[in-house]
Amino acid sequence: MQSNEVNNNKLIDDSIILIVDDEPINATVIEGLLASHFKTHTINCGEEVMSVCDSIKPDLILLDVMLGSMSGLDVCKELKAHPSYKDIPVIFITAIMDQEDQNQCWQAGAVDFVTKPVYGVTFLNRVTAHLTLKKQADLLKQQTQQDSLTGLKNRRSLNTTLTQNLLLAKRHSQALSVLMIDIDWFKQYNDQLGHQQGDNCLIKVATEIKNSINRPTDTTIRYGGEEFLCILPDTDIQGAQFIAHKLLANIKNLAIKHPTTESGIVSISVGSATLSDDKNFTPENLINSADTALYQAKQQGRNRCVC
Ligand code: GH3
Ligand code: MG
Ligand code: MG
Ligand code: MG
Repeated sequence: MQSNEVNNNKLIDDSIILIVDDEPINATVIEGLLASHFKTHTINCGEEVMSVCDSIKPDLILLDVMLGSMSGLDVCKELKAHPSYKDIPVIFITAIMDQEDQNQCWQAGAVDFVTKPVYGVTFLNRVTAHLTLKKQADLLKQQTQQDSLTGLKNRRSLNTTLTQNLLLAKRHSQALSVLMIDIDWFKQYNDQLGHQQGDNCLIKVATEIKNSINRPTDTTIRYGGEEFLCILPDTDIQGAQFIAHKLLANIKNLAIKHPTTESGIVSISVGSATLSDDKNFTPENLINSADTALYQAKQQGRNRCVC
């Protein structure tokens, strides 16, 4: 390995680094050190950091402390207080560095700091080390948040995903709907055909739900045994009804034989809830509303949606 090479590490190959510095010359030096190894994106003011994080989803932020109207320390504190951005590691790059300054960097939530002038090899290796940790943490998180039977996200991811979507919906004054979906008479299906067949049915239904939900911003979660939850950003009541009916039709079209239902095939019931201005929705009461609607769909005879 040459002195300026980083480890050959596939995990961090596609990493994106956000550089925030108000001095063009500093930003150019840092870009120069990183550009042949990683994708970089540079901005010169703290106020833009959140919206840029939304659009480029950086794996690491290199943050200048003295940043004009909004200090790097305040930017870092804001990032660390936000559920969508709190896990992005922040490294401060700063000229001033007495002990008190260092304390402030740690207290703001930084994973590291680098003093100017930046020494290239150490800088590159530090960035590589923090990116590797970040990517390993992402991988672990992804694995612990995936349901092993259906490949969908599992319930562990629900709170974060729903909280993030609620915050975004409120910030952009957009609608947000959730659908709670439950397979009808699934206990009888299992009891008659066995658990293995039950598992196969769950995989087919889960795959169909996932494939029926088109937008990349939509999320499908295995909520429980034979229950699924779809989170649909920018979707109002009419949109939720449309998707619910589409799901009912698509599951019907699978025509999975059910030994004890009237129709002879597997069906689902769906309850939905939509964010509205007149109620202070939390993740919990949005789910509770969808659950109540699902209960009504079951009471009304199953194989239907209540929106
Ligand atoms: P309803 O129409 O009211 O929803 O009736 P149901 O029989 O679907 O509801 P119930 O809650 O009584 O039964 C759910 C069944 O789902 C219980 C269990 O046999 C089955 N189940 C839950 N998780 C799994 C799983 O991972 N694999 C299999 N094969 N079956 C599961
Ligand atoms: Mg500066
Ligand atoms: Mg159930
Ligand atoms: Mg059921």
